[in-house]
Amino acid sequence: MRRYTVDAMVAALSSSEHRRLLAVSLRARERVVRAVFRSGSGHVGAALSQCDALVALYERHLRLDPARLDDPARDRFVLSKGHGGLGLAAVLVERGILTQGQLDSFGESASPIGMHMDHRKVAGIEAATGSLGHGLGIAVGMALGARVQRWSSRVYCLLSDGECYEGSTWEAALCASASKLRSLCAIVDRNRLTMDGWTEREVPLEPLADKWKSFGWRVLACDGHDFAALDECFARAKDDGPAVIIAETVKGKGVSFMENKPEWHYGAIDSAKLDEALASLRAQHDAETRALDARERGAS
Ligand SMILES: Cc1ncc(C[n+]2csc(CCOP(=O)(O)OP(=O)(O)O)c2C)c(N)n1
Repeated sequence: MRRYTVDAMVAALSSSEHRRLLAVSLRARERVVRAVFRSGSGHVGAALSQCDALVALYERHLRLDPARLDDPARDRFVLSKGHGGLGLAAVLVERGILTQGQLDSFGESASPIGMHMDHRKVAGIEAATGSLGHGLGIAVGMALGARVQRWSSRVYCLLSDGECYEGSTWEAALCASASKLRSLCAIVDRNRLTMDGWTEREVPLEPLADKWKSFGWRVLACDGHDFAALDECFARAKDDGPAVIIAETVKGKGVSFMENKPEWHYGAIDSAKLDEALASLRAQHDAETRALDARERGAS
């Protein structure tokens, strides 16, 4: 069984590392929009919203070896919002777990890379998800199992805010705190949109942090597109748990015509829209890099 060095993975986010994450994230988003163009449709808004949290997790904190994905001591990640599968697949390509060739088959009838992915068919997927509200329960079971087996694994689970309407999410949350699952970290992709519209206009979820607290969880919150803040939250989540990171995100993030638009939860892109989307992603990336330059000049 492999031993992972935790500390080496969580050294403070350097300037060059921050820029690397921005570049990984840009490439992952480009892979998503290209796949949606090629296949004819996909959950593009949902994939773009979760992208930075997944990049921060997979590139910095999740301890796994792409060459030994069956290592029992690996950390585990469960994508509870299974419709974000395409977005996860793009991050797995960046991490060297899937290939671009596999991602290119997204949406084809015989492809394992479907709208919702299955752990029996796709390397690096820990659980088949898609029916919302079940991922946290699966993650709780994994964390309990790791404790019984004395594996040092941590378990991460990304939920949509829409899943905070599900009773099963809160049953799992209760079980996690009652079982003192220190190794468990949930991330809520708090983009404030479901398929139907804005959460706070339909059935308000706020104060969401207080709800998690009252269920016995440690609550951390951050801008879900700020790598420095995400990195700090993932590092702090390891101190004690169960911990939840409420990541404030923008649905469709990076493609300006998709941002905060419920209609881009799932959609199709023609070649003109693809060009527009790619230009928008590049422009946002360049603006973020310039903002980082300016912050660093200000600090020196
Ligand atoms: C149990 C269940 N009910 C309904 C759906 C259909 N569905 C797919 S995505 C979605 C909601 C999307 O909003 P949210 O959960 O907040 O995810 P986001 O894409 O905004 O991150 C729904 C209702 C489902 N997959 N599972």
